[in-house]
Amino acid sequence: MRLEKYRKDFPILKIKINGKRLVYLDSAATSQKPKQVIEAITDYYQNYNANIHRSIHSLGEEATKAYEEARETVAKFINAEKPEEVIFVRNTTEALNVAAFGLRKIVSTGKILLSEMEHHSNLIPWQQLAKINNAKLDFVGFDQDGYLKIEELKQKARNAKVIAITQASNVLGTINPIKEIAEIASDAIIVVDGAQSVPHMPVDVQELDIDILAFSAHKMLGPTGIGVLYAREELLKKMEPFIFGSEMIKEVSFNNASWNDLPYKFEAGTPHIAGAVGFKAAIDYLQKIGMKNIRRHDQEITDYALKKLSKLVNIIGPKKAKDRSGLIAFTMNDVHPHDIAAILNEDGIAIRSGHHCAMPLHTKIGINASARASFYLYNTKQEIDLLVKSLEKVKRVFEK
Ligand code: C6P
Repeated sequence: MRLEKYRKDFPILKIKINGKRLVYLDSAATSQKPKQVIEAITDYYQNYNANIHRSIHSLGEEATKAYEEARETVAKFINAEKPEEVIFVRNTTEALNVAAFGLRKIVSTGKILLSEMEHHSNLIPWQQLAKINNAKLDFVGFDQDGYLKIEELKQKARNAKVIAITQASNVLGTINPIKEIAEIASDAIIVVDGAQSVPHMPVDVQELDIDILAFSAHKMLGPTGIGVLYAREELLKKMEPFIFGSEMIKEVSFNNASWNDLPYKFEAGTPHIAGAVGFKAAIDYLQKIGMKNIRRHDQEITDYALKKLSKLVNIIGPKKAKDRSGLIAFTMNDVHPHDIAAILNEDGIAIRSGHHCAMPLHTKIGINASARASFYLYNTKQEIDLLVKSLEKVKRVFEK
Protein backbone atom coordinates (compact mmCIF):
# COMPACT_ATOMS: atom_id res chain seq x y z
CA MET A 1 0.00 0.00 0.00
CA ARG A 2 1.30 3.44 -0.94
CA LEU A 3 0.03 4.84 2.34
CA GLU A 4 1.62 8.28 2.23
CA LYS A 5 0.28 8.84 -1.27
CA TYR A 6 -3.27 7.82 -0.27
CA ARG A 7 -3.17 9.88 2.92
CA LYS A 8 -2.55 13.01 0.82
CA ASP A 9 -5.93 12.45 -0.86
CA PHE A 10 -7.76 12.95 2.46
CA PRO A 11 -7.80 16.68 3.29
CA ILE A 12 -9.18 16.13 6.80
CA LEU A 13 -6.12 14.11 7.86
CA LYS A 14 -4.11 17.36 7.86
CA ILE A 15 -6.24 19.09 10.48
CA LYS A 16 -5.26 19.52 14.10
CA ILE A 17 -7.38 18.70 17.14
CA ASN A 18 -6.28 20.29 20.40
CA GLY A 19 -3.06 21.32 18.69
CA LYS A 20 -2.22 17.74 17.64
CA ARG A 21 -2.42 16.20 14.18
CA LEU A 22 -5.72 14.26 13.91
CA VAL A 23 -5.41 10.50 14.40
CA TYR A 24 -8.70 9.23 13.06
CA LEU A 25 -9.53 5.81 14.49
CA ASP A 26 -13.32 5.88 14.07
CA SER A 27 -13.84 4.66 10.52
CA ALA A 28 -16.31 1.97 11.62
CA ALA A 29 -18.64 4.83 12.55
CA THR A 30 -17.93 6.68 9.31
CA SER A 31 -14.90 6.82 7.05
CA GLN A 32 -13.12 9.95 5.88
CA LYS A 33 -13.51 11.08 2.25
CA PRO A 34 -10.80 11.51 -0.37
CA LYS A 35 -10.72 14.64 -2.53
CA GLN A 36 -11.79 12.55 -5.53
CA VAL A 37 -15.17 11.95 -3.86
CA ILE A 38 -15.56 15.54 -2.64
CA GLU A 39 -14.70 16.86 -6.13
CA ALA A 40 -17.13 14.48 -7.88
CA ILE A 41 -19.98 15.77 -5.69
CA THR A 42 -18.98 19.43 -6.26
CA ASP A 43 -18.74 18.79 -10.01
CA TYR A 44 -22.28 17.36 -10.02
CA TYR A 45 -23.76 20.35 -8.20
CA GLN A 46 -21.76 22.87 -10.25
CA ASN A 47 -22.16 21.36 -13.70
CA TYR A 48 -25.08 18.93 -14.13
CA ASN A 49 -27.45 19.18 -11.18
CA ALA A 50 -30.96 18.11 -12.23
CA ASN A 51 -33.64 15.66 -11.19
CA ILE A 52 -33.42 12.20 -12.77
CA HIS A 53 -35.81 9.96 -14.74
CA ARG A 54 -38.20 12.90 -15.20
CA SER A 55 -36.87 15.62 -17.49
CA ILE A 56 -35.68 15.14 -21.04
CA HIS A 57 -33.47 18.26 -21.05
CA SER A 58 -29.70 17.76 -21.33
CA LEU A 59 -28.97 18.25 -17.63
CA GLY A 60 -31.69 15.79 -16.67
CA GLU A 61 -30.24 13.23 -19.05
CA GLU A 62 -26.70 13.76 -17.80
CA ALA A 63 -27.75 13.41 -14.15
CA THR A 64 -29.79 10.28 -14.95
CA LYS A 65 -26.82 8.76 -16.76
CA ALA A 66 -24.50 9.45 -13.80
CA TYR A 67 -27.00 7.99 -11.31
CA GLU A 68 -27.47 4.82 -13.35
CA GLU A 69 -23.70 4.51 -13.90
CA ALA A 70 -23.33 4.57 -10.12
CA ARG A 71 -25.81 1.69 -9.88
CA GLU A 72 -23.82 -0.28 -12.48
CA THR A 73 -20.58 0.39 -10.59
CA VAL A 74 -22.10 -0.89 -7.33
CA ALA A 75 -23.50 -3.97 -9.09
CA LYS A 76 -20.08 -4.84 -10.51
CA PHE A 77 -18.37 -4.12 -7.18
CA ILE A 78 -20.42 -6.80 -5.37
CA ASN A 79 -20.76 -8.96 -8.50
CA ALA A 80 -24.55 -8.71 -8.67
CA GLU A 81 -25.98 -10.38 -11.75
CA LYS A 82 -27.82 -7.23 -12.84
CA PRO A 83 -27.82 -3.52 -11.92
CA GLU A 84 -31.59 -3.83 -11.29
CA GLU A 85 -30.73 -5.87 -8.21
CA VAL A 86 -29.15 -2.78 -6.64
CA ILE A 87 -31.62 -0.53 -4.82
CA PHE A 88 -30.34 2.82 -3.58
CA VAL A 89 -31.54 3.62 -0.06
CA ARG A 90 -30.26 5.97 2.66
CA ASN A 91 -28.03 3.55 4.56
CA THR A 92 -27.68 -0.01 5.90
CA THR A 93 -30.43 0.64 8.44
CA GLU A 94 -32.93 1.61 5.77
CA ALA A 95 -31.86 -1.31 3.57
CA LEU A 96 -32.55 -3.78 6.39
CA ASN A 97 -35.93 -2.18 7.12
CA VAL A 98 -36.92 -2.31 3.45
CA ALA A 99 -35.80 -5.95 3.39
CA ALA A 100 -37.66 -6.99 6.56
CA PHE A 101 -40.92 -5.27 5.67
CA GLY A 102 -40.60 -6.25 2.02
CA LEU A 103 -40.45 -9.88 3.10
CA ARG A 104 -43.39 -9.73 5.51
CA LYS A 105 -45.76 -11.84 3.38
CA ILE A 106 -43.03 -14.27 2.35
CA VAL A 107 -41.85 -14.81 5.94
CA SER A 108 -45.39 -14.94 7.31
CA THR A 109 -45.32 -16.75 10.69
CA GLY A 110 -42.01 -18.53 9.90
CA LYS A 111 -38.90 -18.42 12.06
CA ILE A 112 -36.41 -15.55 11.79
CA LEU A 113 -32.92 -16.50 12.94
CA LEU A 114 -30.42 -13.81 13.99
CA SER A 115 -27.16 -13.86 15.90
CA GLU A 116 -26.46 -12.38 19.31
CA MET A 117 -23.83 -10.10 17.81
CA GLU A 118 -26.21 -8.04 15.65
CA HIS A 119 -26.20 -4.26 15.51
CA HIS A 120 -29.60 -2.76 16.40
CA SER A 121 -30.20 -2.10 12.71
CA ASN A 122 -30.19 -5.84 11.99
CA LEU A 123 -32.23 -6.65 15.08
CA ILE A 124 -35.07 -4.20 15.54
CA PRO A 125 -36.57 -4.46 12.01
CA TRP A 126 -36.82 -8.25 12.52
CA GLN A 127 -38.22 -7.83 16.03
CA GLN A 128 -40.91 -5.59 14.57
CA LEU A 129 -41.63 -7.99 11.72
CA ALA A 130 -41.90 -10.89 14.19
CA LYS A 131 -44.39 -8.86 16.25
CA ILE A 132 -46.51 -7.86 13.24
CA ASN A 133 -46.54 -11.40 11.82
CA ASN A 134 -46.63 -13.26 15.10
CA ALA A 135 -43.47 -14.99 13.87
CA LYS A 136 -40.76 -16.62 15.98
CA LEU A 137 -37.44 -14.87 16.60
CA ASP A 138 -34.44 -17.01 17.53
CA PHE A 139 -30.75 -16.30 18.14
CA VAL A 140 -27.41 -18.01 17.58
CA GLY A 141 -24.86 -17.23 20.28
CA PHE A 142 -21.13 -16.59 20.18
CA ASP A 143 -18.41 -18.17 22.30
CA GLN A 144 -16.00 -16.59 24.80
CA ASP A 145 -13.57 -15.60 22.04
CA GLY A 146 -16.32 -13.94 20.02
CA TYR A 147 -16.81 -16.63 17.37
CA LEU A 148 -20.30 -17.52 16.15
CA LYS A 149 -21.46 -20.94 17.40
CA ILE A 150 -21.75 -22.78 14.11
CA GLU A 151 -23.05 -26.04 15.60
CA GLU A 152 -25.88 -24.10 17.25
CA LEU A 153 -26.57 -22.38 13.95
CA LYS A 154 -26.82 -25.77 12.20
CA GLN A 155 -29.49 -26.85 14.69
CA LYS A 156 -31.46 -23.64 14.64
CA ALA A 157 -31.23 -23.04 10.89
CA ARG A 158 -33.21 -26.20 10.08
CA ASN A 159 -36.65 -24.60 10.14
CA ALA A 160 -35.67 -20.95 9.65
CA LYS A 161 -37.40 -18.93 6.97
CA VAL A 162 -34.87 -16.08 7.20
CA ILE A 163 -31.34 -15.93 8.56
CA ALA A 164 -30.19 -12.34 9.04
CA ILE A 165 -26.60 -12.03 10.12
CA THR A 166 -23.72 -9.60 10.10
CA GLN A 167 -20.66 -10.43 8.02
CA ALA A 168 -18.42 -8.47 10.39
CA SER A 169 -19.39 -7.47 13.92
CA ASN A 170 -18.94 -3.77 14.75
CA VAL A 171 -17.94 -4.66 18.33
CA LEU A 172 -16.31 -8.10 18.36
CA GLY A 173 -14.70 -7.53 14.98
CA THR A 174 -15.49 -11.16 14.17
CA ILE A 175 -15.83 -12.04 10.50
CA ASN A 176 -18.58 -14.62 10.14
CA PRO A 177 -18.34 -17.48 7.60
CA ILE A 178 -21.21 -16.32 5.41
CA LYS A 179 -20.57 -18.79 2.56
CA GLU A 180 -20.66 -21.70 5.01
CA ILE A 181 -23.84 -20.35 6.63
CA ALA A 182 -25.51 -20.02 3.21
CA GLU A 183 -24.56 -23.63 2.47
CA ILE A 184 -25.88 -24.88 5.82
CA ALA A 185 -29.17 -23.02 5.39
CA SER A 186 -29.77 -23.31 1.68
CA ASP A 187 -33.59 -23.25 2.14
CA ALA A 188 -33.64 -20.03 4.15
CA ILE A 189 -33.47 -16.48 2.81
CA ILE A 190 -29.97 -15.31 3.74
CA VAL A 191 -29.80 -11.62 4.64
CA VAL A 192 -26.32 -10.21 5.25
CA ASP A 193 -25.51 -6.99 7.08
CA GLY A 194 -22.46 -5.85 5.14
CA ALA A 195 -22.02 -2.47 6.88
CA GLN A 196 -18.60 -3.41 8.31
CA SER A 197 -17.50 -5.92 5.66
CA VAL A 198 -18.20 -4.43 2.23
CA PRO A 199 -15.90 -1.42 2.90
CA HIS A 200 -13.04 -3.66 4.01
CA MET A 201 -12.86 -6.84 1.93
CA PRO A 202 -13.91 -8.31 -1.39
CA VAL A 203 -17.61 -9.26 -1.17
CA ASP A 204 -19.11 -11.25 -4.03
CA VAL A 205 -22.84 -11.93 -3.61
CA GLN A 206 -22.87 -14.75 -6.17
CA GLU A 207 -19.86 -16.47 -4.67
CA LEU A 208 -21.33 -16.18 -1.16
CA ASP A 209 -24.68 -17.37 -2.53
CA ILE A 210 -26.69 -14.94 -0.42
CA ASP A 211 -30.11 -13.42 -1.12
CA ILE A 212 -29.85 -9.96 0.39
CA LEU A 213 -26.95 -7.64 1.28
CA ALA A 214 -27.11 -4.24 3.00
CA PHE A 215 -24.35 -1.63 3.22
CA SER A 216 -23.68 2.12 3.50
CA ALA A 217 -21.57 4.39 1.27
CA HIS A 218 -20.39 6.56 4.17
CA LYS A 219 -18.33 3.74 5.69
CA MET A 220 -16.47 3.19 2.41
CA LEU A 221 -15.19 6.68 1.54
CA GLY A 222 -18.55 7.78 0.09
CA PRO A 223 -21.03 10.41 1.26
CA THR A 224 -23.62 9.99 4.02
CA GLY A 225 -27.25 9.54 3.01
CA ILE A 226 -26.81 6.77 0.46
CA GLY A 227 -26.61 3.03 0.88
CA VAL A 228 -27.53 -0.17 -0.89
CA LEU A 229 -30.08 -2.90 -0.63
CA TYR A 230 -28.98 -5.73 -2.91
CA ALA A 231 -31.41 -8.62 -3.44
CA ARG A 232 -31.75 -11.35 -6.04
CA GLU A 233 -34.06 -10.28 -8.85
CA GLU A 234 -36.66 -13.02 -8.26
CA LEU A 235 -36.85 -12.10 -4.58
CA LEU A 236 -37.19 -8.37 -5.28
CA LYS A 237 -40.07 -9.16 -7.63
CA LYS A 238 -41.88 -10.95 -4.81
CA MET A 239 -41.06 -8.38 -2.13
CA GLU A 240 -43.52 -5.64 -1.22
CA PRO A 241 -42.32 -2.03 -1.45
CA PHE A 242 -42.02 -0.26 1.89
CA ILE A 243 -41.95 3.40 0.81
CA PHE A 244 -44.68 4.69 -1.48
CA GLY A 245 -45.02 7.73 -3.75
CA SER A 246 -43.59 9.13 -6.95
CA GLU A 247 -41.44 7.17 -9.42
CA MET A 248 -42.16 3.78 -7.82
CA ILE A 249 -45.47 3.44 -9.68
CA LYS A 250 -46.66 2.26 -13.08
CA GLU A 251 -50.37 3.22 -13.07
CA VAL A 252 -52.20 5.35 -10.52
CA SER A 253 -55.90 6.01 -10.03
CA PHE A 254 -57.58 7.76 -7.09
CA ASN A 255 -58.01 4.49 -5.27
CA ASN A 256 -55.23 2.26 -6.53
CA ALA A 257 -51.69 1.99 -7.85
CA SER A 258 -49.45 -0.62 -9.47
CA TRP A 259 -45.69 -0.80 -9.03
CA ASN A 260 -42.90 0.15 -11.39
CA ASP A 261 -40.25 -2.26 -12.69
CA LEU A 262 -37.09 -2.99 -10.72
CA PRO A 263 -35.24 -1.23 -9.25
CA TYR A 264 -37.61 1.76 -9.26
CA LYS A 265 -40.36 -0.08 -7.36
CA PHE A 266 -38.21 0.44 -4.26
CA GLU A 267 -36.97 3.98 -4.97
CA ALA A 268 -39.84 6.35 -4.25
CA GLY A 269 -39.24 10.11 -4.44
CA THR A 270 -36.19 12.06 -5.57
CA PRO A 271 -33.14 10.02 -4.60
CA HIS A 272 -29.74 11.19 -3.35
CA ILE A 273 -28.31 11.88 -6.81
CA ALA A 274 -25.18 13.67 -5.59
CA GLY A 275 -24.75 10.80 -3.14
CA ALA A 276 -24.78 8.24 -5.94
CA VAL A 277 -22.21 10.29 -7.88
CA GLY A 278 -19.96 10.46 -4.81
CA PHE A 279 -20.51 6.77 -4.09
CA LYS A 280 -19.31 5.87 -7.58
CA ALA A 281 -16.19 7.97 -7.10
CA ALA A 282 -15.59 6.19 -3.77
CA ILE A 283 -15.87 2.73 -5.34
CA ASP A 284 -13.59 3.79 -8.22
CA TYR A 285 -11.04 4.90 -5.60
CA LEU A 286 -11.30 1.66 -3.60
CA GLN A 287 -10.98 -0.43 -6.74
CA LYS A 288 -7.87 1.42 -7.83
CA ILE A 289 -6.22 0.31 -4.59
CA GLY A 290 -7.88 -3.11 -4.74
CA MET A 291 -10.09 -4.66 -2.06
CA LYS A 292 -7.60 -7.46 -1.41
CA ASN A 293 -4.89 -4.89 -0.67
CA ILE A 294 -7.26 -2.99 1.63
CA ARG A 295 -8.06 -6.20 3.51
CA ARG A 296 -4.33 -6.99 3.78
CA HIS A 297 -3.60 -3.53 5.14
CA ASP A 298 -6.48 -3.77 7.67
CA GLN A 299 -5.14 -7.09 8.85
CA GLU A 300 -1.59 -5.78 9.21
CA ILE A 301 -2.70 -2.77 11.25
CA THR A 302 -5.08 -4.88 13.35
CA ASP A 303 -2.39 -7.47 14.03
CA TYR A 304 0.04 -4.74 15.08
CA ALA A 305 -2.59 -3.08 17.29
CA LEU A 306 -3.69 -6.37 18.88
CA LYS A 307 -0.11 -7.11 19.93
CA LYS A 308 0.49 -3.65 21.35
CA LEU A 309 -2.90 -3.24 23.04
CA SER A 310 -3.14 -6.68 24.61
CA LYS A 311 -0.63 -5.63 27.29
CA LEU A 312 -2.65 -2.56 28.17
CA VAL A 313 -6.40 -3.24 27.80
CA ASN A 314 -8.97 -6.06 27.78
CA ILE A 315 -9.62 -6.81 24.14
CA ILE A 316 -13.09 -7.96 23.10
CA GLY A 317 -13.42 -10.57 20.34
CA PRO A 318 -11.09 -12.97 18.50
CA LYS A 319 -7.37 -12.86 19.29
CA LYS A 320 -6.27 -13.39 15.68
CA ALA A 321 -6.28 -10.51 13.18
CA LYS A 322 -7.11 -12.91 10.32
CA ASP A 323 -10.52 -13.59 11.92
CA ARG A 324 -11.33 -9.92 12.48
CA SER A 325 -12.18 -6.84 10.50
CA GLY A 326 -10.17 -3.68 11.15
CA LEU A 327 -11.55 -2.70 14.52
CA ILE A 328 -10.76 -3.40 18.16
CA ALA A 329 -13.21 -2.80 21.00
CA PHE A 330 -11.79 -2.90 24.49
CA THR A 331 -12.28 -2.04 28.15
CA MET A 332 -9.78 -0.84 30.74
CA ASN A 333 -10.85 -2.26 34.08
CA ASP A 334 -12.81 0.42 35.97
CA VAL A 335 -12.15 3.30 33.58
CA HIS A 336 -15.34 4.37 31.82
CA PRO A 337 -14.99 4.15 28.01
CA HIS A 338 -16.21 7.77 27.68
CA ASP A 339 -13.31 8.88 29.91
CA ILE A 340 -10.89 6.95 27.71
CA ALA A 341 -12.30 8.62 24.59
CA ALA A 342 -12.18 12.08 26.23
CA ILE A 343 -8.51 11.73 27.26
CA LEU A 344 -7.55 10.40 23.82
CA ASN A 345 -9.34 13.34 22.24
CA GLU A 346 -6.99 15.68 24.14
CA ASP A 347 -4.22 14.07 22.11
CA GLY A 348 -6.12 14.48 18.84
CA ILE A 349 -7.10 10.80 18.71
CA ALA A 350 -10.67 10.01 17.65
CA ILE A 351 -12.12 6.71 18.88
CA ARG A 352 -15.69 5.73 19.73
CA SER A 353 -17.07 4.79 23.13
CA GLY A 354 -20.47 3.50 24.23
CA HIS A 355 -22.55 0.49 23.27
CA HIS A 356 -21.99 1.04 19.53
CA CYS A 357 -25.69 0.34 18.83
CA ALA A 358 -25.23 -3.22 20.04
CA MET A 359 -26.74 -3.19 23.53
CA PRO A 360 -27.74 -6.89 23.73
CA LEU A 361 -24.20 -7.88 22.70
CA HIS A 362 -22.71 -5.78 25.51
CA THR A 363 -25.23 -7.18 28.01
CA LYS A 364 -24.27 -10.68 26.89
CA ILE A 365 -20.60 -10.10 27.70
CA GLY A 366 -21.49 -8.41 30.95
CA ILE A 367 -20.52 -4.80 30.27
CA ASN A 368 -22.45 -1.60 29.56
CA ALA A 369 -20.01 0.00 27.17
CA SER A 370 -16.64 -0.34 25.48
CA ALA A 371 -14.06 1.83 23.77
CA ARG A 372 -13.35 1.09 20.11
CA ALA A 373 -10.53 1.97 17.72
CA SER A 374 -11.30 1.26 14.08
CA PHE A 375 -8.97 1.43 11.12
CA TYR A 376 -9.03 1.99 7.38
CA LEU A 377 -6.74 2.24 4.43
CA TYR A 378 -5.28 5.59 5.60
CA ASN A 379 -4.17 4.48 9.07
CA THR A 380 -0.51 3.87 9.89
CA LYS A 381 1.41 1.88 12.52
CA GLN A 382 2.73 5.20 13.85
CA GLU A 383 -0.87 6.15 14.64
CA ILE A 384 -1.27 2.91 16.60
CA ASP A 385 1.88 3.87 18.55
CA LEU A 386 0.25 7.23 19.37
CA LEU A 387 -2.90 5.40 20.50
CA VAL A 388 -0.84 3.18 22.79
CA LYS A 389 1.02 6.18 24.23
CA SER A 390 -2.24 7.96 24.94
CA LEU A 391 -3.76 4.85 26.54
CA GLU A 392 -0.71 4.62 28.81
CA LYS A 393 -1.53 8.16 29.89
CA VAL A 394 -5.14 7.09 30.65
CA LYS A 395 -3.76 4.30 32.81
CA ARG A 396 -1.47 6.68 34.68
CA VAL A 397 -4.31 9.16 35.30
CA PHE A 398 -6.65 6.51 36.68
CA GLU A 399 -4.06 4.54 38.64
CA LYS A 400 -3.17 7.58 40.74
N1 C6P B 1 -22.39 1.09 12.89
C1 C6P B 1 -20.72 2.05 14.36
O1 C6P B 1 -20.10 2.98 14.85
P1 C6P B 1 -25.91 2.94 9.13
O2 C6P B 1 -25.85 3.81 10.34
O3 C6P B 1 -27.32 2.66 8.70
O4 C6P B 1 -25.03 3.42 8.02
O5 C6P B 1 -25.26 1.53 9.55
C2 C6P B 1 -25.88 0.75 10.52
C3 C6P B 1 -25.04 -0.42 10.88
C4 C6P B 1 -25.51 -1.69 10.62
N2 C6P B 1 -24.79 -2.77 10.89
C5 C6P B 1 -23.56 -2.69 11.43
C6 C6P B 1 -22.77 -3.94 11.68
C7 C6P B 1 -23.02 -1.44 11.72
O6 C6P B 1 -21.81 -1.37 12.26
C8 C6P B 1 -23.78 -0.28 11.46
C9 C6P B 1 -23.27 1.07 11.82
C10 C6P B 1 -21.74 2.33 13.28
O7 C6P B 1 -20.52 0.87 14.69
C11 C6P B 1 -22.70 3.39 13.69
S1 C6P B 1 -23.78 2.88 15.00
